[in-house]
Amino acid sequence: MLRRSIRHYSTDLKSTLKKVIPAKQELFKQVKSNLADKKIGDLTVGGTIGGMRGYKSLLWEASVVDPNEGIRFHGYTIEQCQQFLPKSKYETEDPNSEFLPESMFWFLLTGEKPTQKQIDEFSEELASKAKLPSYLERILDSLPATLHPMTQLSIGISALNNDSSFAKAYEKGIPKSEYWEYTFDDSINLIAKLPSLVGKIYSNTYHKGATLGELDLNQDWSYNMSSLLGMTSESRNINNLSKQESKDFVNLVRLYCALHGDHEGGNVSAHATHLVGSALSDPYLSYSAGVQGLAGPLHGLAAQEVVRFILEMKDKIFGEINNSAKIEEYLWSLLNSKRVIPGYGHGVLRRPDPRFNAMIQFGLNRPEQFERDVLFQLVKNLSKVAPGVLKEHGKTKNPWPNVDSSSGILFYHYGVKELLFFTVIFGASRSLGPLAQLVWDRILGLPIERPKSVDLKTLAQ
Ligand code: HAX
Repeated sequence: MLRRSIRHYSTDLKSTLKKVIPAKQELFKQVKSNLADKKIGDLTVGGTIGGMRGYKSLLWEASVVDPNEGIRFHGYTIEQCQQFLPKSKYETEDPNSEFLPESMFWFLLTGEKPTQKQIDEFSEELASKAKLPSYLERILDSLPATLHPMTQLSIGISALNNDSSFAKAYEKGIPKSEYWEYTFDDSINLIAKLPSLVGKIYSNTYHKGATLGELDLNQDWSYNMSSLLGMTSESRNINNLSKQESKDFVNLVRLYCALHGDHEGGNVSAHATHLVGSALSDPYLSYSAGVQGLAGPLHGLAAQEVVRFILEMKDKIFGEINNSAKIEEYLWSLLNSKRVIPGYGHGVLRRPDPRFNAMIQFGLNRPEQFERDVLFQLVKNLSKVAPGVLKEHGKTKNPWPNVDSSSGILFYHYGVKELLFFTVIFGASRSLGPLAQLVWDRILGLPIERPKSVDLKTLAQ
């Protein structure tokens, strides 16, 4: 239930975006007409059959992953973003409060640092658009509670295309120059509804559809997601968290979602969104494709696999979490049975993922909660042992922990113990980057993606 009636918003996200469009359009035109024949990288047979590793073949504006340094958002590191991106209006002075995912979205989309006022209003706009339409609630209620929560998420997102302003405008006939405006509106509407969608799926799957919390139009996106999961003091507080713990949970959601929002364009969820969007599918259909990719165990599902693996390891080493030899022995038993070590390795990174470090730091900043958390300590100890084992194993190009190695265990700490659910929160977060890029795809009028395929005979010639 909404606590206040809905107001019409016109925050200046769109006008901030409009200001930066002409320069970018001009640059795009210049690159297209002057540099089309410039060679970038060497296309090789190995790359073509090996998942196109390293091919610089995608345009992606907001973030770049450096193999050694990790992610930078418009050139800024995670630590820098933590310094300048706005927090909740209620916690601006709290050093343990994290910046908001909506601040990250603003920054990803425009490349401009938003002010506190802009973000306060943007949070309000998102909350005002958060309620799910009744047809979607009925669709979700009709799904079996046994359906994987990621399947429910992708069904929910694609069903929202019923309300797509882009699809409706396209059907009526609009000039190409206007595509981005409708794409923008749909993207904001989709992001706004994700907390409710996530809450509804959690409630239907694990709490028989009970209302776990309510939307608060004065709160930010992550606070509302936490409330709808029943995790804030003002909601049903299903895990009986103290006031401090429930505040920390909200900040975990903020940090997690902001940091998982974008990881350049080539990862499966981002690329799938971009690919489907290139056919002018609306943002709901495009991002539901991204979510389906995120549901793969080599990508976002790793979050659930890691927690399962940590729990299993704790049992197998008889709780001796500080015994490196026991951890090592367990890791070898996995590798020898041809299993991967979940949460380790990466397609691009060749150093520990800075997002892993930021999530671990979240726990280290709260020693009163995490010093005695055996699973958190095991994740930390594992990160000292596993790289050596993977180096000796000699297969993976990157023996270091990736982002999924630490995040699930933090949610588990606050009582979100439904392993299949972890990737759904990732799914809410990952909307930020791919949808920001989809808007830019339409601004720049990028064509349908259509790489050329070759057969093996041609490759072998
Ligand atoms: N444990 C054991 N073996 C591993 C490994 C790991 N963690 N990571 C890679 N390898 C193996 C690969 O299976 C591959 O073996 P084969 O040659 O026998 O096929 C070999 O090392 C080379 O792989 P790579 O080039 O280093 O890695 P890829 O780019 O092919 O794959 C993956 C990257 C992330 C998929 C991979 O490291 C992996 O499977 N990791 C475990 C699952 C995981 O943590 N996924 C989450 C990744 C982060 C993410 O996208 N989150 O959304």
